[in-house]
Amino acid sequence: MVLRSNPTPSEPAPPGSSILLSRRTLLRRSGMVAGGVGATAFLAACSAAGAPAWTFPAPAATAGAPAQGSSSPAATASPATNASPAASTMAGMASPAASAAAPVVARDPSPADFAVPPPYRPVSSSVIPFSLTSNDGPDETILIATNPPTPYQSKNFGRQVPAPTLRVTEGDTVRFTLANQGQMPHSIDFHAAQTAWSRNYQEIAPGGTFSFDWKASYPGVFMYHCGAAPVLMHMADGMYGAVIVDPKDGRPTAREYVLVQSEFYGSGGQYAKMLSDPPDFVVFNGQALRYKTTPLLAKAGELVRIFIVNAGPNSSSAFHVIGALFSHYESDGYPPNAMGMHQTIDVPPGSGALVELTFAEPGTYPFVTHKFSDATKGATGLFKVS
Ligand SMILES: [Cu+2]
Repeated sequence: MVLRSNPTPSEPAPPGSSILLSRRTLLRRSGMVAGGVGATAFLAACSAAGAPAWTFPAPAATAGAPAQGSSSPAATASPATNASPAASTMAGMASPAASAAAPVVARDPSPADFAVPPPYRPVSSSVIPFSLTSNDGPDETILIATNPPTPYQSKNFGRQVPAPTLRVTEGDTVRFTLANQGQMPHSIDFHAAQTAWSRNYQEIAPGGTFSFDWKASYPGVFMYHCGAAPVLMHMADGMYGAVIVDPKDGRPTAREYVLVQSEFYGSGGQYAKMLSDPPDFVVFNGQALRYKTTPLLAKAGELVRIFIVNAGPNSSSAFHVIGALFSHYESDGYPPNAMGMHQTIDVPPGSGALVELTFAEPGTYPFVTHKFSDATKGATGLFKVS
C-alpha cells in the first residue's frame, strides 16, 4: 500500500537555511529548551525529499565499550561545556580529536508529513504488502532536537524514526518483509499480529531477509518494534512505529493525526543510560518540539482524531491537549473500549490509544504529556486552530 500519500496539512518548512533559522527563532520564543545554539553545527544539505540535514564534525574514537560492540559516539570522552543534556550530547559529537574523519550528517528523523496517516480504505481481498529495511551505524544519525542541534546515532526501520506507519483494515492480511541492511541482527514484533515469537519475531542476520504473513484480526492502534537483544537499546535507538487497524466499517470523517511518543538517552547506543532512566529528550514523532515549530492544523468545530502510540521505552504518556477535552477515547484504539470525556489519557509504553476532540474556537492549543518533566524535555507541540 502507498504510505502517507496525503498532502500534509501542517505548514511546510521553508527551504534551505531558513529552516534552521526559523526553527531556532521559534524555539527561542517557546522557551522550552535551555541552552544556546551550538556553533559547531551548520545546515549542510537538503535530502532528495527536501528534509533538512545538519553536519557535525566527526566524533572522536570511542573511549569505552558500548553495548553490542556499537561504534556509537556516545562513549566519547569530551567534557560537556554546558549543563544541558543536549549540550553535552553536542560536546560528545563535536570532539576536535576527530577532525580528520568524515563529518557526521544528521538528518530529519521522519518525513514532514509523518503525522498524517494514510486514509482509511475498505478491507482488501488481496494480501497487503509491507516491506521495511532495518538500518544502523553512523549513516543513521538523526537530529532529535534543534536547539541546540542534537545528533543521535539511530537504529531504525526504513531510515526514519518513527518508522513508516502501516494502516490496514480489520480482516486484512499483511505480507511483511524485513530486509536487514544493518551491521547487526534486527527483528520485528507487530503488536497487532498474533503469531509465535519463536517463529516470526527472531533475529535476522545482517544482509538477511525474512517474510511472513499476518492477519489484522483486531481493530486498534498498535506499536511495532525491533525485538533484537538488547531490546531496550534497539527500541530506545529508534526502531518503532505505528500500525493502525481500522474497524471494518471505518470511522466518522475527521481530520486525522498520528503521534508517536518516545524517549532518547544520550547520543545513541548508551545502554547503561537507557537502563537507569531518565531520558534526555522525550519527543513526538522523532524530534523534540517538532510541532511547536510546525504546528498541526485544525479548524474550530471540526472533528479531530489522534492515533497515539507510546514507544517508550520507559515512560508512560499522560496525553493531554491544553484548552480542549477529549469527547471520545479508546484505549488501544479498540472500539469496544470506547469511553466518553477524558481530560488526560494514560498510554503506557508499548501501547496505543485513539482520542477525538473538537476545538471550541480558533487559537493555539498546546498538546503535551502531562508528565511535565517529559513535556519539558520536548514532548510538547501545538495545534493551530483557524
Ligand atoms: Cu534492531
